[in-house]
Amino acid sequence: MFGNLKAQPADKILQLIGQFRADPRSDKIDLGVGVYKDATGLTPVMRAVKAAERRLWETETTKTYTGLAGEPEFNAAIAALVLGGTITPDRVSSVATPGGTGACRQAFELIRLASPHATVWVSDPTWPNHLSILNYLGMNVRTYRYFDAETRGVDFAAMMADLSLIRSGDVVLLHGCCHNPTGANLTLPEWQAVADLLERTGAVPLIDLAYQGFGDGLEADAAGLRLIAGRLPEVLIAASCSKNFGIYRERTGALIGLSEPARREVTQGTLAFLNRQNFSFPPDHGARLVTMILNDDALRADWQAELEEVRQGMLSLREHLARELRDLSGSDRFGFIAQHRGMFSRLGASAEQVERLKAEHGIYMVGDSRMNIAGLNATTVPILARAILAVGI
Ligand code: PLP
Ligand code: TYF
Repeated sequence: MFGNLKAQPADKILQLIGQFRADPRSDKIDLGVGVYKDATGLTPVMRAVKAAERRLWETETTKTYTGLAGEPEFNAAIAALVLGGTITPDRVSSVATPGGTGACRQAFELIRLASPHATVWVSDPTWPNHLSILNYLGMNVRTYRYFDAETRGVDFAAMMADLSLIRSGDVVLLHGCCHNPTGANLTLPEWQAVADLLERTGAVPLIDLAYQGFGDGLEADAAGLRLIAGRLPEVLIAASCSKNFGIYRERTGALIGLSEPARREVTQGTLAFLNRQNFSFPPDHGARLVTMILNDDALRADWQAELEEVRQGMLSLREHLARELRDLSGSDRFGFIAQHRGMFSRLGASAEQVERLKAEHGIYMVGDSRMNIAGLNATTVPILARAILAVGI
């Protein structure tokens, strides 16, 4: 049997981690994988997470199984964080999942179960795992244009032109905020226009929210999602707690389904059923920490304060880099770096230029010229700026 297995293509983002580690240069700079790092290059455990873990260690009395959907308190807390109380509970189904990836996977499985022939529309480009999992599941996938290579913003006219082909029952995958890999995001009026289109066509949105709190703030980052949720009868949301709680390896996320109230019970039952088919019970440790933090005023305030420091830090790095590039190049063509939001910006460089950054300057970014802004600090920003110009970007 094992003789039938073929080598599988590696994940290019994860591959970069190994390449970076193997590079002996002491002044190398890692702008690869999407993990937050502070100015010293560390990915810290957040203060509120540490405090919740201590409290959990003292008070936890059993590690018996949770439910198939995870703990109801977690599902309620995460739905409130994402939806902000805008949606009545009789429309909301939710299950805990192993991270945001697990939520995406379960969402795709639900789509396949409900409408095996539906087409899932994804942005060009999108997070590579979206395509990888959709293809693995044998689903119909089409792309819509998204990134404007010239302005490095969203080509909204092209996006809407492509989405004019969507049909009732199709699914449109949207990044809730902090688009990965480009950093370019929809404005609120553009979300409005997407909602109009979805309403008119009867297509279903699947919103991947992996960076709430990393862009313009916890509420602003969910504004487009809430607008969609308030207008459309059916919505899928894949939420991740990996980044905004810094609990990457705990595998914490949720798949939320919004339906008409009459369909809620069956939707909730189906989400639980799909969990059972894949892994029975979702991981609980991270979900419990998130619940404790969100439901405790002091822990929540401290978490929000630290998340805000993280967000502001990334914004300052963006402004610093854009300023440095403006001063060095004497042009405004890098202004998009300060306009983008979240951890990532796509520079719009060629594969060859990305390769030169690595070979000649020890600067590692993903091959499509996606850089992780959080990999920078005040010392490395000017170094990166000079390298960008030196390779002719
Ligand atoms: N969706 C997007 C767009 C992401 O960038 C990520 C990665 O961080 C995820 C989903 C899922 O993350 P995780 O499975 O670590 O929660
Ligand atoms: O895009 C990123 O860098 C993050 C982390 O298979 C990630 O989303 C990267 C690759 C992967 C899972 C997570």
